[in-house]
Amino acid sequence: MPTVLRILDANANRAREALRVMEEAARFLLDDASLSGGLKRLRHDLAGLLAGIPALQAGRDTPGDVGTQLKTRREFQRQSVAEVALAAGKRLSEALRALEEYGKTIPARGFAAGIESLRYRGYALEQHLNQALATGRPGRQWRLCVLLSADLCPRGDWLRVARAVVAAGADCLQLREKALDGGELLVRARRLVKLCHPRGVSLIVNDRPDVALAAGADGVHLGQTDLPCREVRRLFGAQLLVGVSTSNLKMAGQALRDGADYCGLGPMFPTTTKHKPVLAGPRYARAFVRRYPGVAHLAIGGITPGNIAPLTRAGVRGVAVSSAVCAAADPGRVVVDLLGALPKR
Ligand code: TZP
Ligand code: MG
Repeated sequence: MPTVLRILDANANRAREALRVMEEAARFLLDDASLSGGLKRLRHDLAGLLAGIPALQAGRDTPGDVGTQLKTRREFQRQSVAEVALAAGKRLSEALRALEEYGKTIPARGFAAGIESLRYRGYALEQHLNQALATGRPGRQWRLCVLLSADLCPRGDWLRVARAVVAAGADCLQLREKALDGGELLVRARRLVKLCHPRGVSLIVNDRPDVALAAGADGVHLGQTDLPCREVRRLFGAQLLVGVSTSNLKMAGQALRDGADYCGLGPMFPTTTKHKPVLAGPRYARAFVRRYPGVAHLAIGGITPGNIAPLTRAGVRGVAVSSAVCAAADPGRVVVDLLGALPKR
């Protein structure tokens, strides 16, 4: 068997095995369906690329491999299950890099480029897995987050809207009040925690990690001009989930490197709730779920039950909605209609 095929064969096995080890952690340690699904899809896509090189297994010669006896002491020492998954992630990127580089020398068209794109997907999944294992907390993929702002609610009755959307099945609320002082915001956040938590619903506070932590909320949502995610992570560690608004893949990459748990993707459609100069649109949502399969996200901006279909077709698993719910005569009805259009958990 030509040398290069032996190298490709060994690294194909290495990558597949590493993905399996990572997948088991996502599935059994974290109970994270979307992360384990993302790893599984990567494993299948890798198998698809490898199937294009039929000679790969033909000349396998394990007994003749001088490397099987070379061991380091460290590879038999793992302090925790998280470390096992961590090592697998490293092995995955090494194996994919080796496949990509040596793959450039064989005639299989598009092989090296295909492996390169798998390598990028692998990095994102590895990062997500490591973070979830380090914090003991899987990234949350909510289906529907309602952004609650009193001035959008009929007669300003935010509590009535909050009760209705929780009863209707929204699995996350975001308290978004740009003009409230900290003290008042804290009172409101505490009231919402009391409503949400007994029902298994998360509460996120817009802009203010300090208020989120003081109120016992689940996390904070940050825009591009708010406190940087990296700083919030440094100050608050794993005590809060952190979401970041993104409008393109560059922003998303930065947010995830900075330790974001989920990305807002938007705006999807024109909206009067927040001025945004560019429309990211469903195309960005599709690009995000392709580049970062298994990473939690909420598409946002002008979403209604009437225009959600292109988002679910793009692979979106969760949306955030403000005016279409808060300003509705029957907010519970809108929540039910949105949930009906979204994929099940
Ligand atoms: N960020 C991007 S669009 C948006 C935010 C906060 C507004 C979402 O509100 P609506 O009313 O659902 O368009
Ligand atoms: Mg903000």
